[in-house]
Amino acid sequence: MRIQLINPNTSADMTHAMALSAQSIALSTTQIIACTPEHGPKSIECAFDEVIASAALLDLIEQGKQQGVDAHIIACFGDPALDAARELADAPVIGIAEAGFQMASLIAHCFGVVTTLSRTLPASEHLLQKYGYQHKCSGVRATDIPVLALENIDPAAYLLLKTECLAAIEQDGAEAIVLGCAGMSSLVEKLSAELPVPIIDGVVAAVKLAESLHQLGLQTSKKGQYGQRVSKAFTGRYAHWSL
Ligand code: 5HY
Repeated sequence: MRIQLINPNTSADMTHAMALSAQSIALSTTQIIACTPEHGPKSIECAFDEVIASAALLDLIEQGKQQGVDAHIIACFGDPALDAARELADAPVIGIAEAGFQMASLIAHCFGVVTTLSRTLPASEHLLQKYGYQHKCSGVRATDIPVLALENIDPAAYLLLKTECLAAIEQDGAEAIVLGCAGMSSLVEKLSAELPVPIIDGVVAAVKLAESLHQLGLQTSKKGQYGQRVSKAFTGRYAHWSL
């Protein structure tokens, strides 16, 4: 099986780190094809970043489709352009936030989310609402650690992350924690060893969901919302999307 793992921000170091996590958990018969867009923000931390990153992300989905990959993963916790990507792709497209919520809800009565900047809290809350997981979520907490500071995280920032996870458990009643950033993927082992509840990284959750869907022979439904996009002309720099 070939899984296209897309980091929608342009930080190649972050792509490399998440690719290592993904490959370490994948079946030996699964190949992870990690990609980073050429154009766009170095990290995605607000709605503006997300919209700008989405165009390049859709180009990568199309590229993966042309290569015949068996699944696409959007490895950014805002699940940017997920619905659009599903319109484009035939293979399953999995967002790491939705994957994390799904896995957590299977093993815990309620889960907490611990993410990066406070300003992304409403975005995470909207996703929980959109996917129907609000009733399973004990709360979303921010650490105010910038996404790129997660690479080579310093001890103070790690302690902050662990402290917010503990607060989610002890104060909010979280029975599992979903990590709210793809950049936290490399920290899941250490956090799991140090905290008393399951810690879920959306990147590896998405890999395992992709493998399951592939083994079951399940593709994106092309009837209704994720059907072929509406055909029309696109102009200017988006002319390649004309259908
Ligand atoms: C992510 N941003 O997973 C999100 C997380 C966040 O560049 N990769 C990013 O902090 O919102």
